Amino acid sequence: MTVNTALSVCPHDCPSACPLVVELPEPGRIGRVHGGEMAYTGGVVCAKVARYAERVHHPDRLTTPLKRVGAKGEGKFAPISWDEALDEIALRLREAADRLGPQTVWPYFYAGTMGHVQQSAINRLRRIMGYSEQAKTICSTAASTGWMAGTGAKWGVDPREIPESDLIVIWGANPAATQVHLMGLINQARKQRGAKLVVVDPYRTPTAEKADQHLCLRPGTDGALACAVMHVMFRDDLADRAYMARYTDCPERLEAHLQSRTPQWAAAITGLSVDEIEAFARLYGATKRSYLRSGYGYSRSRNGSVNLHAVSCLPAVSGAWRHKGGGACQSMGGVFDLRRTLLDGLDVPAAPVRILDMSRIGPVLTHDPKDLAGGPAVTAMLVQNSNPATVAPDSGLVRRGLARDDLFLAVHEQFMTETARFADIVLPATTSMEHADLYTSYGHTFLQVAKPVIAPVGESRANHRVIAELASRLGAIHPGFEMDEWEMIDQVLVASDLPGAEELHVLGGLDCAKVFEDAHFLSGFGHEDGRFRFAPEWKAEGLPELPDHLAVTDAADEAHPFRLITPPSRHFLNTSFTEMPTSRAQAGRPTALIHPEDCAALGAAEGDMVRIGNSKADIIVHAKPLAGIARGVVAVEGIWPDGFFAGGKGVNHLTSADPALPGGGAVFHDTKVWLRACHPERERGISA
Ligand SMILES: Nc1nc2c(c(=O)[nH]1)N[C@H]1C(S)=C(S)[C@@H](COP(=O)(O)OP(=O)(O)OC[C@H]3O[C@@H](n4cnc5c(=O)[nH]c(N)nc54)[C@H](O)[C@@H]3O)O[C@H]1N2
Ligand SMILES: Nc1nc2c(c(=O)[nH]1)N[C@H]1C(S)=C(S)[C@@H](COP(=O)(O)OP(=O)(O)OC[C@H]3O[C@@H](n4cnc5c(=O)[nH]c(N)nc54)[C@H](O)[C@@H]3O)O[C@H]1N2
Ligand code: SF4
Ligand SMILES: [Mo]
Repeated sequence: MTVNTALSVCPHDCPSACPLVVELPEPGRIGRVHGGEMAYTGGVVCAKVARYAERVHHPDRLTTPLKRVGAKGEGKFAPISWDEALDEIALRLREAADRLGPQTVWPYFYAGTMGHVQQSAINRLRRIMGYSEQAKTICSTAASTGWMAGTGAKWGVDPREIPESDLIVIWGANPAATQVHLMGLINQARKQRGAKLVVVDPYRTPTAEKADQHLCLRPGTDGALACAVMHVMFRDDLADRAYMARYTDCPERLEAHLQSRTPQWAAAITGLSVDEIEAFARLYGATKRSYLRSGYGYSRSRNGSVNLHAVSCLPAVSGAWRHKGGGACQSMGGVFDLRRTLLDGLDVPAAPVRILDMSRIGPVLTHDPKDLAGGPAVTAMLVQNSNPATVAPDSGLVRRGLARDDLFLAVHEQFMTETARFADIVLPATTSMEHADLYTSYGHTFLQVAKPVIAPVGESRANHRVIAELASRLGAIHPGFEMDEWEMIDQVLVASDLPGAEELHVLGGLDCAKVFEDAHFLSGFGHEDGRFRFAPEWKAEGLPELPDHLAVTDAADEAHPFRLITPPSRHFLNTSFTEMPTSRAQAGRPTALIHPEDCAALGAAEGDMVRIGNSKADIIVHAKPLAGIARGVVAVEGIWPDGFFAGGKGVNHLTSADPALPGGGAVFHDTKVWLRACHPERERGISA
């Protein structure tokens, strides 16, 4: 028997934005999910989305609106009708705004879905009502600040050129877990051309395991490594001086500056050996077709933007940009030229409003005057597509804020997340299988649309509809609120001089790739003079004029001899999929990866519990010795919700809400901590 299928697109915050072929075994239910046709993804999807039925038809899906009946955060709710729920939210937002002005309301969202219509629904209401703005800093800000400082454009060389590269450098990313399709392209280059793979990462990830060279450096020291690599290129005549004269701002100043940034200097900072640095520098400098794939990992430090800019200078010194299969890529997001007017309600004249930093939700909700920027306290929030109680830094502070009795909180969610547990009203949300949307990507160049493939589960409603219904109750008028999703997609596409929604659907996607000269910046970089900037215009105090090591991280000290990094898990996507039994089983349990000698010094064997702490909190995880991690570094993978930790507190209780310099960004991999062996039974015995 053949099973019916329908086409869709993966909505998750993953660079691959895969086209999907969804089996429909019976009305209202999805079955197995397969990869659809597309040059970048090659018909492959990750294991977690292949089993998406487990998530969509999960018994814990929220199916009706709920009203809180217990204490804040206790998780006790009673079902109510949609009308009651929407009336209550509208009333409470209106009351808050009457009391303290509209900026007391903070609509908060992130990338639970990457679909433009559903994701930005909340912005249309925000703009019209004059609610507080949100700086979207939690993920890519530090990286894009660093990348833009040099290149001036938010794209790079199409990853589909990788099979024509002779050297692939994966810097601060773990694509084997976070971007499977990149690994396929790298394998092609290795098979077809004998290409080399180098990985720069503080621990031996599954990606690093496959590498010809793994540069296992200390977190937050990438700027030093990049400088030493460039030093060697200048010293050994591997720099492309003709290229630099034509395409860069100040190669002579750079060369003079790098004189003292020797491999010996960098070895002391990075913990790498001089030989390792020399070997990599010579390989990089001597390989014309080198493709540098820059990840986000090394941007999640206080000096992350400076480090990312330093690394982005490498292909400008070697001249790799000139060559097929050469150059670099951080994000492809800028190849899509969508006119966002309708999506964000930009045609409505906006009142000047303050901008609240989403990564600093803890300080914002606990009234840090700097964060409130002279405006009123936040006393009402509507949250869509995000789980800040668990994903935002400094969880303890975030939860203190969310628990405030004078804060009204409405959360629109697919599941009862730790954030939703704090809500006064919880609304059930559709998944991408149940609503339409328009998708770009930050890993490839295909624009896609998707229609719903099943009816909404339970009484769940899509973001766009919920926002339109709130708008009508709040008296907010905009043509966008009168449209359905498909009409909005169509109008956005037409306004962007692109094929309409139906046409794009039939096409199955549109390749928006740049031509070779533009993708490789041979027609000029994004700055006015067309030149790559070795000397960025940071417009901020205290930043180096040229690539350098900026010593502003939360450096280890005697009381906190370890540095904690908290990278993604292969089986989750941030906290999404932590509700899925199969993903949970595969991810195991919250685990600390620690160097075997550090483990031995702690007296902790594999599977023992260890306590990781700093001035904010301490958490309990199981230890796992890993030979391929830098000494003094501890890695805890995956954003497990707090409930999975023995002590009830997760990793973000340890991370800081300090911003990356100079443009902000969360610093998830920049935390000094202490480690202690932990014996809960013995501790319980003492306290009893
Ligand atoms: N399976 C899965 N896929 C995902 C996600 C997920 O949670 N799970 N998350 C998605 C999202 S939202 C994003 S933004 C991307 C992120 O995708 P990536 O860019 O791959 O992930 P990062 O968290 O930025 O961390 C990548 C690597 O950086 C390393 N790292 C940490 N600090 C440093 C440092 O100072 N220097 C260097 N060189 N490396 C360092 C970490 O050890 C880690 O291996 O992945 C997306 N894809
Ligand atoms: N320690 C540590 N913390 C991190 C990171 C890290 O590496 N380490 N990574 C950071 C990064 S890169 C990111 S991007 C953030 C991500 O943080 P978030 O964007 O908050 O990501 P998720 O945890 O996946 O939560 C998204 C929520 O949106 C819901 N959702 C999905 N689709 C819809 C929809 O259509 N409508 C509504 N209303 N809801 C929907 C999902 O059910 C899910 O609960 O986390 C950051 N936090
Ligand atoms: S999570 Fe990433 S790899 Fe998996 S299906 Fe979605 S876009 Fe593709
Ligand atoms: Mo992210």
